[in-house]
Amino acid sequence: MKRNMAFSHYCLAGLLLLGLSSCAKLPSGSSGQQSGGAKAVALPVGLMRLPQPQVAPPVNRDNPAIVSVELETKVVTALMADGVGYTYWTYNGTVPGPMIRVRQGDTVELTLKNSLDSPVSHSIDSHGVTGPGGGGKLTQTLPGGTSVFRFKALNPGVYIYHCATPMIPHHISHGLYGLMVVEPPKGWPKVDREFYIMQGDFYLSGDPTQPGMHEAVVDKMLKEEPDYVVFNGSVGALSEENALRANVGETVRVFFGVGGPNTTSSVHLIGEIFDRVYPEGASEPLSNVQSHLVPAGAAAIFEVKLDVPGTYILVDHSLARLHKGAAAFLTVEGPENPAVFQSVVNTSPSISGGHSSYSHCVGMPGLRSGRFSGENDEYHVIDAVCRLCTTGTDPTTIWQRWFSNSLLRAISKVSVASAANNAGANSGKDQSR
Ligand SMILES: [Cu+2]
Repeated sequence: MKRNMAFSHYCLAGLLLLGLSSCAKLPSGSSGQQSGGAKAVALPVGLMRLPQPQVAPPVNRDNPAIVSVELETKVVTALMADGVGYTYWTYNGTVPGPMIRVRQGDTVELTLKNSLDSPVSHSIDSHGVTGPGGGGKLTQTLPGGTSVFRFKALNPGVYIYHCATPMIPHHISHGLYGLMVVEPPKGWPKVDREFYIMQGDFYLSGDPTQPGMHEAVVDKMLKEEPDYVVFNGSVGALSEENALRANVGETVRVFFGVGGPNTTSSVHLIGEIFDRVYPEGASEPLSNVQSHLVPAGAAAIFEVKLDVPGTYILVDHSLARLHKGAAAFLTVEGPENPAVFQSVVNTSPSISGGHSSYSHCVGMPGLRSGRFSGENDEYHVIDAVCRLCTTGTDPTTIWQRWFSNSLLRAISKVSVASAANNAGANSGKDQSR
């Protein structure tokens, strides 16, 4: 009862914000306030990750125009991580939703359809809209309904759009966000490649590492304790065959937004320095930036010329989130550039194997205590990572495998178990297995 009252309170706040007369109920499929207890439902056969949204091409237009944009909110079931399914609410079936790209001065006619299959109402509030609610009030749309509104894109920049139906952060935490890019009249300087990345935080019912289907939950979201913090909708969405790709000598531009609902992002590209960052998509760029803070509900433009081949990792430098999935991989191909970067000497002896050899590599409690048993325990999981490490595999490759295989989930799970064991050891409990 207390929880229901809490929900009503937040719902009321949303209603007041939007001036609405009714409040959408949580869907029967959503676990609402509950985060634990129930066992996860088995995954549908053949469940995949969400498809990736495309970068919209530059506008290349000399004059303002009327631009039609059509979005449809729909439920999509897909993988958050290997073996971990999630019920997403999406714009057009991707997280983030489609990139809307227009020119300053354009008039945008935005049509929002809400699929008949949707369990609740949805809407859209674009931060690039001038007018009350950013469209959030005008577009409250029931399942099976359609709403249309027009706005003039007055300010150039890069803006978040998101669902603004109460309970708003609960809707956002299903994946209902995207970017609207409003180009200045002459556009931005030409670059060789553009990428579209958005960070989001997700809160799963039950044990988030447990195989099976999971729903979005409210209680963890209100505590701001995400299970997953990811780029483009899932762990490993931008790794291995879906990694970003470029060539040495090219300049790339990243449109980067944070859908949230809660986390901010300290955006950093490991091994590179951003030549230019347009903070919040502002008209005046910063130069030579190592990490740049992007708030929740905001976006920025990052540009970098790539001088050295190899694999680079884009991270949120609040690095615990790396272990929750926040990494995108950029593979750069081309000739080596020793004038800029080269190894001179590394005296590390080669490591042939053996449990003790790895203890320096990952100082986890179980490794130090030497308690190993079973093929899914901590040692065997860490061993799988360290074996790659000690055979000279490029660490970024290891990370990609970590994300694209089940290792991330497995390590999360054993880390939790290990911490629990450690707590037990400290309290004098029997630690024998
Ligand atoms: Cu919604």
